[in-house]
Amino acid sequence: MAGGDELELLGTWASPHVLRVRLALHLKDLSYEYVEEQDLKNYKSDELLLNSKLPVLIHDGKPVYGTSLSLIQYLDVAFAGAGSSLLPHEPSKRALARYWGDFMDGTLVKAMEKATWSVTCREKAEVRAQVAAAMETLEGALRECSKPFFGGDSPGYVDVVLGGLLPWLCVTDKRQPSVKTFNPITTPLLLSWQDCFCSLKKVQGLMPEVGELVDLAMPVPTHCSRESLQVILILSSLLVQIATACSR
Ligand SMILES: N[C@@H](CCC(=O)N[C@@H](CS)C(=O)NCC(=O)O)C(=O)O
Repeated sequence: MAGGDELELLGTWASPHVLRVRLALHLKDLSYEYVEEQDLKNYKSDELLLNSKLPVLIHDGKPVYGTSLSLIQYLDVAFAGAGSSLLPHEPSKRALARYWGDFMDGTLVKAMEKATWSVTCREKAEVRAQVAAAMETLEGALRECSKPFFGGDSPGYVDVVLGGLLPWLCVTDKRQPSVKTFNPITTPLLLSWQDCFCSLKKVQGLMPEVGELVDLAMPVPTHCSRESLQVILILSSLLVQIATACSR
């Protein structure tokens, strides 16, 4: 830890936004105190929370306001001497890394959220296409890097952001088997990226169990029960009878 700085992170175990900041702290070798906050209501009116969201980073007793992405950028600048830099030094590469971070929150996360709640075949097909398109776009970005990580030979900012989403991407695959986010045919580089990232010592132990996240997520009805089908059949036949009687 640089020059006596104290870092505290308020988070919650299942949050991808919290996980990405933890990944950044670990990859930069920064020591910090992690405080698990299950109940955000305690903090709603507190000055610590800018927008009632976790994570909250506290540096030397003062909250650092911003989204999880800006907190990672803050850590990289405030602790420039610690560990390796997450964002590239070259300004255009730095801007591009930020672009991919925003892309993940704006496009991939939105498609994942829709995947969680989609019920009809049509909705499922739509989100499947959206998740696949977002992953293929990221595959293209990784191909441009020609390295195992978006950050090059070691993980950087984009890796941390995607790494934070990794457990929830696995949940999306599990709950919607028609969605395959890491696809050996369309995203082979991302598939090996996943292996490389998860085998990093600094990452191991931080990732939440996918099974626990699946349990946490609300069950999505994937098929009609026998009883509800019977009710639908009875109602349909009644409607047919009424329509026939009316037309006489
Ligand atoms: N854009 C924010 C999103 C953070 C966020 O949505 N945090 C969730 C946990 S994953 C949260 O605190 N939700 C509580 C609430 O909305 O009351 C960020 O990147 O930090």
